[in-house]
Parts: sequence; structure tokens; C-alpha cells
Amino acid sequence: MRQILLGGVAAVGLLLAGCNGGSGTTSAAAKTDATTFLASAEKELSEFSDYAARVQWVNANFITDDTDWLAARASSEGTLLSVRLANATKQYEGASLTPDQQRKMQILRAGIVMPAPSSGTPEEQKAIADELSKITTDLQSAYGKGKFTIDGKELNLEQLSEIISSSRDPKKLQQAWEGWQTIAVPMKADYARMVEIGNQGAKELGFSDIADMWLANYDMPSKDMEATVERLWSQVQPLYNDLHCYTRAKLNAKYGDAVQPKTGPIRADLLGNMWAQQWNGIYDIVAPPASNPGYDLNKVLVQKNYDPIKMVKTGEAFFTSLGLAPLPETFWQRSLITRPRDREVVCHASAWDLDNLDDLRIKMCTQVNAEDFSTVHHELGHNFYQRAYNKQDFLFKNGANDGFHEAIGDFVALSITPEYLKQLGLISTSPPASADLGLLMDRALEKIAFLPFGLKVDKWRWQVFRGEVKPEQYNQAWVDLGKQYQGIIPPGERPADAFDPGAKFHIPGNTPYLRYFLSFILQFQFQKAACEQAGWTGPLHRCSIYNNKEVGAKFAKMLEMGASKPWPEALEAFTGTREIDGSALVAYFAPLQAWMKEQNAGQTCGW
Ligand code: X8Z
Ligand code: ZN
Repeated sequence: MRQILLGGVAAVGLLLAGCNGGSGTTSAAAKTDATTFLASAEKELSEFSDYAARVQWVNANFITDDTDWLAARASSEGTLLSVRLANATKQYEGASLTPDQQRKMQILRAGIVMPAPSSGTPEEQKAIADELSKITTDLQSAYGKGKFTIDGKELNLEQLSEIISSSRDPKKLQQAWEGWQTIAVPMKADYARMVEIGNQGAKELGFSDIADMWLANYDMPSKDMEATVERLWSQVQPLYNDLHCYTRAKLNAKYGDAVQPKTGPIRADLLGNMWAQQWNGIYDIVAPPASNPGYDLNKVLVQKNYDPIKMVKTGEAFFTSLGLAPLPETFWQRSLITRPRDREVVCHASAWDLDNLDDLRIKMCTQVNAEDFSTVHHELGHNFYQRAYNKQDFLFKNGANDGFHEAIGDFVALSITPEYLKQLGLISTSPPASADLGLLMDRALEKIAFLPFGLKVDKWRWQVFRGEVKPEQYNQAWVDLGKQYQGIIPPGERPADAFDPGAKFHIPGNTPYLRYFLSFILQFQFQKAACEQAGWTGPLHRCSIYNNKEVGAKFAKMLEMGASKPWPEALEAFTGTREIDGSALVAYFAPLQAWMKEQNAGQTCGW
């Protein structure tokens, strides 16, 4: 495993494989003792992972028909292996197992992202695993190669995204937005078939569907996890509504009623990001008056001659300032840090752990700007987590849950404060308290704007996996959820063949998305706890734990636990609480929320 992709993904699935076509599964006669079974499963998975990770790495770094073929084959082998092991756990149902053994069995059973069915003859099993793997590989490659031509020029995602964040011409924005969505049209039929196969696989493993299976990875029954998500959303939704209301008024003032009406949803292409998931691209439009931080990190990085390598070195230096060991030399030799000019690559940023030990790498098409400076910390968070838990047993080499994996680097990036930038020599003076609203607004555009999007992606998939939304309703359901949660609508009528969800990496990439919603909650809990440990008494958004070895040591304790204990224990180890909770996030933004409420007075908020 190591669906290392995107860092420490839980999936024992897809990437693993075992080739020694073991007999199936539930034969009681063949029942081995649990300790022996788990040891052999971990050995097999670990060996397979060493191979599959390299195949996937090469495919993502050189997308060709041949590497697609290799990746599909490895993925099929991985699916067969992980499904075989998942089925084999059925022998131990009701057996008396230690908590660790139970945990490993559950990881084997539920940790497959897209399971293939295991009924039928070995030939039939292989045929359907091959079909599934070809679909998942093709979807991912189609996304990686996505382009759209404007004025005779073929544009990739970075170029189209640049238009979305910098243009203020509604026609150009609409053209770039609609253009990017076209890359997903050919994916729809494959996606529907994949859902069919995956659901059959999930049912055979005892789940009602893939949604049930994904939600079973949080140390509680799926239903309880879903309820937890609802509780978290109800805690943070009022904050999002205030930001939405304030932003809509600013967009209305900028573009006029014909483009952005005063009431109702916001036009999705006006928010500075292709998916309206983070709105920092329109900071200039929503900036609170008289609270200019006095610097623009985008410009500062360029002026100070930062290049992609220097950005990554700076990120690494933050982690080592906490007392963590530097990255190995191979990280620098083997990572892909800028987009190569001569070949197709999967540019969506990811962190990898090729040998489940210390062959760590990132792969990202880094640009010198504030967003990618943050993303560098995000990716390195995955790598430092991976190395911290490398002494755990194979099945525990993972995040406490997938939200933790996503939150580590983001938590560290919350320490990129003006004071920290000053320590780096990037700015010469730290802005006064009067700039706080500006600093908080910039963070809100990154963190608060994201919350409903973070929810939308898997709300859509849950509906699809549960059969509540059929292929002919795929697009409408996506648009409806965007309206319901984000309060956004597409810039124009959507074509009948549209498949807009496919234009977001994690849908063709089959990366579960709830993790990011959880991460955006957790990272503020980490921040609050860390700053308390550091004795910080100022506003939370000014707190940086740079160089703090004591906080670092406690942080490392949580990281080293990996997935060996239920996640509330890991949370407790660092923060002292076992509950995931949105109040730290709400407290962080309290001054901004109070100010936005004043600005919104007299308006009809909501949509
Ligand atoms: O996919 C990512 C990371 C890799 S795990 C770059 N993120 C989500 C996204 O881009 O949609 C980080 C924030 C949300
Ligand atoms: Zn990530």
C-alpha cells in the first residue's frame, strides 16, 4: 500500500498487489492463527508496495501509454491482493483478538479505496480487477493531460487557473472556467462503470456501498462519523455564511448587478479559483480597508529571488527547527519540483514514501507564489509524518486518520506569520495590530472558503455510491450541492454532457476528500494547543511555533504513533482532548467574524 499519493492515504487498496494468486478466503480449514496471518499479510503488502509505488511514481512522472499500462497492471495486482486479504479477515470475525490485531483486521477490511469484487473464478476476478484498474488509471491520466484551447493557444490547468485568479473580465473568466470543465466530459461513462464495480466489491466485503466503506475508517461506525461531520459543519457554517455575504457584496460592487447580483448565490468563476475552493485570488477585491499588511508574499518571494528549490528548503528548515531530522539526500535527488517542459506529468501536488522507510519525495509543479509556499509545507508535512511513523508495523504506517495526514503540514504553515517572515529576512518590519483584519481575511479566504467545498466533494460521492444519484444526474447533483453548501452557481447553463466533478483532481484520482474537511478543522485545534504549550498569549493568528523544540517534541510523539491507536488517542497526545471540534477555528477568526457582521448589517445574507 501506500497509496502514498497525496500522502499517507489509508488505502491498502489499489496500489498493492500480490501476485501469488492465493486461494480465496473463508475456508475455515485453512484458518491460520491471527498473528501468523497478520505477519504474512503485512510482509506481502510491504513487498508489493515497494514495487507498486515505483511503478506509480514513474507513471505519474512520465504519462505515456506504456506507463499507463504498467500502472494499470500494478494497480490490478494490488486490488487482487488487498481484496483477498480483506476477505481473509472474515475468518477472524468473533475470534478473540488483541486490540492491535482487531485494528489491523479493520484496516485490511475497510482500507481499500476502490475494491473489486472477489466472487467468480480466479480468471473472472482478474478480468474485473483489470477492468477497474484500467478505468482508474485512464481517469487519472486524462486529468493529468487536460488542456483547453483559447485563441489558438493550448492551455493547461495552471494557465487556466492563472486566468481565473488574475482576470477581472467576466467573459474571460467564464471562458476559462467552462473550458477547463470540458476535460471531464469523456470521463463520465468510465466513472459510472467504476462505481458499479466498486460497489459490488464493497458489498462483498460486508459494506452497504463504497460510501459506507470509506466512512468505516474513523474508529467508529460509519453513521456516527457522518453525524460527526454534520456536527462540525454546523459549528463552522455561520462563519462561512458571513464570509459569503461579505464577499458577495464586494463582488457586486466590483462587477455590478448584471454579473453578480446582490442576493442569491455567487457566480463560481468570480472567486479566484477554478473550483471556488480557496478565494485568495480575489484578496484585492475583498481586502478590509486600512488594514493592509504592507507586503504581498507573492511579490516578496519573487523580489527575494526565491526559486522552487529554495521554497522547499525553507519549508524543510521549519520542520527541522522543531527538532525533526532533515530530509535524506535522496529526497533532493528524486523529487520532482518543477513542471518538466518535455513530457506529461501529474502536476497535482503529492508526497510519496516509496519504501515505507525513508525514500521520501514530493512531486509538484511549484511556482514561486504564496499559495505554493503553503503547499510546500503541506506536502512536507506528509513526508515528515511518514518518516516519523516508519518504525510502526506496516499496517500502522499511516496517519491517525487521513484528516491528520492532511493537517500536519497545514498546521505548520499556520506559523507563516509576519514575525516568522521577518526572521527569514523576507520582510523588514512586522505589520502593526491594525493590519490584523487584513491578515485574517487572507487566511479566511484560504481556510473558511474551503469548508463547504471540502464537504461537497464527498457528499456528492456518497450520493453517487449510494445510488441516490444516477449517471444522468451526476452533473446536476454536483451543481445542486455547490449551491446548497457553497452558495455558488456556474457562470452559465451547463451542457447536457457535462461532468463537472471530473474536472476536480480527486474525483478522477479517487482520493477520498472528507480528509481535507477534517484537516481544516484539526489544524486549528493543533495550532491552539501548540500555541498554548508555547505560552503564547497574543492573538492566535500571530503565533508561530518556529524553532520551538518543546512543542516539536510533543508533536513528534503524535506523529510517531502513526495509525497504531484510535485517532482520539493521537489527538489527545498532542492537544489534550479526544474530541474533534470546530471551536478552535471559530476562535481563531473571531475578530474577523465580528467585523464582517458589522459590514453585513442591513444585508440579506444567505442565498
Ligand atoms: O490535494 C491537496 C494537496 C495534496 S494532498 C495539494 N489539497 C486539496 C486540494 O488541492 O483540493 C490540499 C488542500 C485541498
Ligand atoms: Zn495532502
